[in-house]
Amino acid sequence: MGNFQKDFLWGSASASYQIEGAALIDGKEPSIWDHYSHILGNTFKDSNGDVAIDFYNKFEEDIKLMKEMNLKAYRFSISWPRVIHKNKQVNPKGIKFYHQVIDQLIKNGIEPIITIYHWDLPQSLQDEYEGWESRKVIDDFLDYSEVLFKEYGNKVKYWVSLNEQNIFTYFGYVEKLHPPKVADYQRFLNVNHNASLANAKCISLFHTLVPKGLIGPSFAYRPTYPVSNKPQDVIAMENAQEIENFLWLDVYAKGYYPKIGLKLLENLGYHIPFEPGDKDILLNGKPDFMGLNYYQSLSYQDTNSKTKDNQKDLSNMSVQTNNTDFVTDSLYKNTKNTNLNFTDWDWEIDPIGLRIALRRITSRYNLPILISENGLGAIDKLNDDGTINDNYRIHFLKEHIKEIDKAISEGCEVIGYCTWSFQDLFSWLNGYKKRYGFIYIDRDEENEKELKRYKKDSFYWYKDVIDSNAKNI
Ligand code: BGP
Repeated sequence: MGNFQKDFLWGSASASYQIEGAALIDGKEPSIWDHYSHILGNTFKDSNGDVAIDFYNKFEEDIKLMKEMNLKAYRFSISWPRVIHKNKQVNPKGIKFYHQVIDQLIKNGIEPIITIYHWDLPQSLQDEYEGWESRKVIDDFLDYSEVLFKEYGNKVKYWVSLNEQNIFTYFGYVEKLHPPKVADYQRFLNVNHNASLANAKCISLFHTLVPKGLIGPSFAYRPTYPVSNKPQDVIAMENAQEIENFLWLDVYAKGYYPKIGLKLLENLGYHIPFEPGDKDILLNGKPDFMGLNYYQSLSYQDTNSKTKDNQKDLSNMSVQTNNTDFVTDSLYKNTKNTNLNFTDWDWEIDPIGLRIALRRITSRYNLPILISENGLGAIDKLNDDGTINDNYRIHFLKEHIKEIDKAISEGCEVIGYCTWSFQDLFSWLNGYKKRYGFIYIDRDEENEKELKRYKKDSFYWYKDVIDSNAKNI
């Protein structure tokens, strides 16, 4: 250990809808998640973020805890409908709230990292023109971004443009797990292309308005493995890599779609709805770093292979997709990696996969990397004495940090590491049951209680990692 630079950003991350609460307070208008989570059956046990963990009212208390931990960076997102009204006017109370959060972080020596979009699109834009499905969203997103750059650009250096574009488009338009709950692959590609254009234009505007800042998208990267060394499985893995990863990573870093990925989609009868000028827009919006959200690797096998995955029944833990046939099934099939252990939610636990992700990004794009999310979702138990013994989380994070250290020694430039998450928070598909934080929040799907904060064992452990710059790990 010992390869972390002196000013390494030891951080944690969150998202507005998952922490803030105050859903319709001080002029905040509904987002698509406010709307969607109130339709019965859409979320786990019909949970929602109406109150969430009440960060809106408790941010000072939380930032105090961050300070106590000596956290170096806090990544949070801005709620678009909290700062821009339906009539396109700015909401001064929303703007003020984020100034307060930023000022408080800076005062406590914590670097704020702003995510511009973490999935809470204003419902008014969904109603007006179907949100991300219309090109009109690009200009609205730019106007919103411009407001943020002008308000906060002189205080905040690090920015994330879109959070996990691959997840919100795929879950929203293929898997029917996010709003607007559609299953249509061509519509997914259309929406995704609009998001790519919005992302590139936002980055280029940022470079004009915040010349000293740094910006990048956060990509949910699940590095692909072949399930065996059978050449057919390797081709399946490469197909998945083109369509599940390069379709975003290449567009971000190179400014164009991957040639093979595009051809594979075309062979299946799908296309990217290019219009004149789009290619230049993508070429002119290159990021300063790649944001990497890493939770797991995924393994792929040849589609003719007979083996069936025995998926765990997680219906009492999570909202499940009922889509089992995917248009890409003829190119690759996701399968379990029997060399790995799994989380309670059946996600592969693979610290070396993080190192592989870092190396692959470095070797293909040669960009600095901000690990913008990584963490373990688990069921934690609050003991009678107020302690939470989450050794499993400590072990998970420790093994991942060791692999980051190795990746740095192998040539990757990693500027920071944001765990998901600082506080327990609302999970889009798993309510309040799946916990990620260093701070336990006393609530579940039904009871909001007092939302008291308790420090888990991992809180003290991460403090030591930060204080020693991971030398003692
Ligand atoms: C990422 C999202 C986060 C967070 C995290 C954990 O995809 O950016 O917002 O939710 O995953 O996911 P989950 O809550 O489903 O376990």
